Amino acid sequence: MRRSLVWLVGCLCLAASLVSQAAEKPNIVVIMADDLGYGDVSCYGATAVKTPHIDQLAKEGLRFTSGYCSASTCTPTRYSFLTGNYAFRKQGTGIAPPNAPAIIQPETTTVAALLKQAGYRTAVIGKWHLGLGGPDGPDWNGDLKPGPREIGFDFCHLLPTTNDRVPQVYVQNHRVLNLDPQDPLWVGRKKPSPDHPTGITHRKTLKMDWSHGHNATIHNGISRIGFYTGGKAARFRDEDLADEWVKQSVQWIEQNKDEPFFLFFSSHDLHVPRIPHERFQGATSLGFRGDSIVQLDWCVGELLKTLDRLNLTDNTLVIFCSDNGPVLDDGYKDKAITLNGDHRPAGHFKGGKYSVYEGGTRTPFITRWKGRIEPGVSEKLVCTIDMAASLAALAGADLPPGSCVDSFDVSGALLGTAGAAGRDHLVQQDNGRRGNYGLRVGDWKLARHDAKQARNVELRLVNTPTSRLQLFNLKDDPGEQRNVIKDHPDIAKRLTDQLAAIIKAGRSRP
Ligand code: NG6
Ligand code: CA
Repeated sequence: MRRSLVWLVGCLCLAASLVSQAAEKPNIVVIMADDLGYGDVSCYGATAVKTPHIDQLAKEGLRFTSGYCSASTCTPTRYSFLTGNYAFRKQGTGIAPPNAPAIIQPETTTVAALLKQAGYRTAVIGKWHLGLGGPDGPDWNGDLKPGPREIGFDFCHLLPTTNDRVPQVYVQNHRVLNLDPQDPLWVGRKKPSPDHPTGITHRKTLKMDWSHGHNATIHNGISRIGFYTGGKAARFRDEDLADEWVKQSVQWIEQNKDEPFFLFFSSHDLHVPRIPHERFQGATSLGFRGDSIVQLDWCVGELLKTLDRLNLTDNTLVIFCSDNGPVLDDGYKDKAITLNGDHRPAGHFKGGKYSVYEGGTRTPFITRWKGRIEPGVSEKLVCTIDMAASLAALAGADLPPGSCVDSFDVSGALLGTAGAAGRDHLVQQDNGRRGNYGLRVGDWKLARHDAKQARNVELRLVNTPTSRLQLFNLKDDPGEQRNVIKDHPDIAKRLTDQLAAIIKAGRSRP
């Protein structure tokens, strides 16, 4: 009995040491931009805006030409990034309203939970937009649970929704930061009193006018989606968001530099309302949309500088990505359309935010790990939904059965390992559970418009009637201009069946 115990312990120790040898456990920093398109940064071809720090990442790392997010709106991409599951599989994963309850339930396997189990310190700093609190929604004056801390993050410092939605307060761990109990925060869908000033009644006083929606409660001269009152001491200025994310991140990295750490730096740039800090206003000829890209680039630079200063650069994997493609007018008159000139936010791709054409989900995607990743350009197909399986593999963590069912281990492709494969297919979606789909398989792309509409084709909110099924060859026609479905009925059938099978099977990873 004793001997077999000794033998068992010996085996376990050996197994543990093999796992830790296989696991490289770099620090991991995922920088997710908001509404940043394929063509919005200079290393992907932009000339009207210069992004030296993002370009530096690309120069020192791998720049992907087929790097994707899984959806063309924010909430579903973020849901999929964290859980490794396609958002169309779950009800309630469309763009979250201000009082949305937590969309990811406690105990769900997430990329953060996997890394935490593997010994990482974990944090999310920046935009959340995945709901907070139980079924009744957030208790703004009490404990905001469940939230990130119940799904694997040790620390969070958040913008709870998105900044065109109320309220404009920071949530740190379970509480609204700096909330004065004498001045409770109320958030709701209906006007709280007849004299409550809104973007409609007080339109002339606004410092940035709205173009559609976004005409409820006013804060900092900008009217928003949703109503709120109180919490005055807790409210921030839109201009200070980027500085706050950087300050909190630098502090958190300093505190956790001696352990392996995972930081999800969730920028709000360049989502509307685009109100960059005064020092970036006027930095480009593109108006605040371009200036917000410069601000995002500054954030990237500050993070890279911090890694250098703390001697962490050589053992930190940095991944830069976006949550969906670009949009010009997303509800405010910020001159994004009139000042756009020749700039092509989605590069040579069609569509953008809200669309299942390539511009909706194919975005800048860069990995850098100095000394480990050979700099270059990669054509491998990778997606934000693969982070759970891929980062778990790097950290030596196993995926529990039934978890992360659409996440593929593409860690080899992310690190540029010779011969390592990317994905062989990817499903793209627009928003919510019953939306439109794209399926890319090799060079072929099927667009399936269940809504019979293509959204945001011209980088504006237009719904264009379209045929339900379209087939494109991305090699000959990356701009998805020629629907070749009639010429290739066999390929169209194969992709149509494959998409239906992936949806029906409830999982896509074998
Ligand atoms: C839309 C909003 C848009 C933006 C988007 C979410 C209107 C008319 N449009 O409903 O402004 O907030 O939701 O963007 O209200 S996302 O990047 O967070 O998904
Ligand atoms: Ca977004």
